[in-house]
Amino acid sequence: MDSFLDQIREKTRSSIPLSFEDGCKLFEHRDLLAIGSIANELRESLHGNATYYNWNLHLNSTNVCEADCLFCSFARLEMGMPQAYTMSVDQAREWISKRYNPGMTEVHIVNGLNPNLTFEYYEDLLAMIRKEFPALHIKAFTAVEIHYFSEKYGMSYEQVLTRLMAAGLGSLPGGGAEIFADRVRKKICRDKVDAEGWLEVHRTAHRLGLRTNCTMLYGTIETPAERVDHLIRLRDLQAESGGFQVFVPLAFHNEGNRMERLPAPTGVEDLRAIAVSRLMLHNIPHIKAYWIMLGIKTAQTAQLFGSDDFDGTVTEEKVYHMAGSHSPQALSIEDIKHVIRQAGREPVERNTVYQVVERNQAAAAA
Ligand code: V47
Repeated sequence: MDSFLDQIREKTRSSIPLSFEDGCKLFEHRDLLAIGSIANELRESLHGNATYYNWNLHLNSTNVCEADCLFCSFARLEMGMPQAYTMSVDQAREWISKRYNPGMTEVHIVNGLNPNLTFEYYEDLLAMIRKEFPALHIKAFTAVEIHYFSEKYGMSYEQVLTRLMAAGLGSLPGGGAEIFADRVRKKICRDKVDAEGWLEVHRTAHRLGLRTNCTMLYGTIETPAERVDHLIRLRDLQAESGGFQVFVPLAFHNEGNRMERLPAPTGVEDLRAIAVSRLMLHNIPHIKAYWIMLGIKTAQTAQLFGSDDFDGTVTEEKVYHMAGSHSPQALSIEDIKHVIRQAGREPVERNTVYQVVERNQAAAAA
């Protein structure tokens, strides 16, 4: 191994944060296997042989969205456009009922920025889920949505979050971060909250006691330096507030959107993104290989390159399938366990906040 990688291993073993220059070099370094082995060592020191997964379902109750992100294949600008939809709270209840299994522990909700809805719609949606499906932890609304609610309904981030928490909100998903650099945001998601706003929503959520997730969309027009800048900004907020539980690198999918001409990231880039994030984000406990986005095979291999989380059953994903994902729309618990075991890891079911879920065999098979 070369002396640069020796230093990275030493710093990693001593919990010394890697520098901006270290991160840039890691994104360019040709020895992916060596980088993966250092990331794997850190992953094993944090989580042993466990790979976490959960039993969840996704709800996207509207895809009508005022924002105009170039990479998005899911959103429709206005009601009435082909494929635009908005579920009423009753329709959302029915939608969940049809897919619900009493063993599930989480519903993940991400929507478009829909100008036609009232704030009460979101409160009613959460309250309905809490009443009808009390076993589900509600992980809902990205920082982009929270910022939108704050501007549209004239409330501070704290007021928005406090009202949603009163209605049943349990944590925030990590979407909408994309790449923090202004240069990139102005080009690919110009009318979305800026980096400071995204981070401030999470800072506020952490202060209010919510756990949150964080993401990075890679593979569009960003440079390696802009990726490293993104990771370091997340790491800095984590050092201050400590509320991030998992980082999810999201690989750009290029079908059905206005960035179709860009090639999607390849398997090697995906594994490098997992390994470098594990190394740069020493203070964020988990790194998720989201199988819907990476495909099952790469998400499995990622368990040997720094990831310790596979996400969950998901049960009907839309954002990535409208952007060309060829992975299934759901995986059974048995399939997830099999894939994890084949990677030589021990599948461990978790809930949204990473507590281990114990089940007897009969319940797990139900
Ligand atoms: O915010 C949208 C991204 C995110 C594309 O918190 C795209 O555990 C690639 O955030 N190519 C939504 N990425 C998904 C998300 C998520 C998923 C799973 C788990 C968690 C978690 C969060 O997907 C968006 C955007 O960053 N996205 N379109 C695309 N074409």
